Amino acid sequence: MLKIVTIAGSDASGGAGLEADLKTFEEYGLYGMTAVTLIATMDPANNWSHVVFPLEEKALRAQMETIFRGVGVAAAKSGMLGTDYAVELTREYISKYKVTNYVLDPVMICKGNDEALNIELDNAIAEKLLPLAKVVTPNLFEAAQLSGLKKLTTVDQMKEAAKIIAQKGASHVFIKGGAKLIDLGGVANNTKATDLYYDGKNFKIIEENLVKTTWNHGAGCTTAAAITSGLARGLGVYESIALAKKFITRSLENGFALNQWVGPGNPSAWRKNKLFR
Ligand code: PXL
Repeated sequence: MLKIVTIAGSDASGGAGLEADLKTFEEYGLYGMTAVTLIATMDPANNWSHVVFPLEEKALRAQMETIFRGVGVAAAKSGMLGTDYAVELTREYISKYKVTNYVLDPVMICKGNDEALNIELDNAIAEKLLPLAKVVTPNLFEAAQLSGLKKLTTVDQMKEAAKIIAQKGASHVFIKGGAKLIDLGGVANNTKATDLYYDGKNFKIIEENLVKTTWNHGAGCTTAAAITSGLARGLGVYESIALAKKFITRSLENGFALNQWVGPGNPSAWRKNKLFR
């Protein structure tokens, strides 16, 4: 059995965070483990806005020992880290245990929660974790933060950001443009969800049909978890990303509402493909 770990927050709503990761790992037939960095809840009395409860450093280190020293993994991903010590512990264990299949999802803000922005933490993620990452999976906002460029709105700007992010140490960069790129029509007119892959030399556009849905909670986590799963399975980086893009598209096609504010995709929709079963 191939083992895989997510170092991430727990999303009590089940749509994002380590819950999305574990569901995805399961679809790839992998044995998932978790190092919980924080618990994220959503406040029903306040438009489902996020509240975050970090776990203490000792608790996170104990989980890392259980996983890396006690078992070992074929691949690892990190998601919402939330504290400086979670960034540092991730760096420590990924490097000490020489995890080469490490996917960094540089989660910087939750949907609609700009106030959660923490520049120092974002800088620590860039400095300490980018050099260890086989793949980094920023959205447009995160790619701008990691590259130091201003708001990214076109494919050319994504390319520029990808180059800078690769120079900062990530081996492969996958920027999720989705429907937002204005040179391709913008949210109003795009019919494709368009992402960019950069391997340090060449660019590739990765596209699937755009799924017009608001039930997309956890899409970023699921995508990064699927890429990590592909790597654990022994696929190449590009193959892992291209497959993950199909996986998330299928998931989003089968999304559903949790309440009036938010709904997740459905990673289990993928099992109809019977690819790993
Ligand atoms: O989607 C980013 C994300 C990551 N991790 C956790 C989250 C969220 C967004 O809700 O709750 C734990």
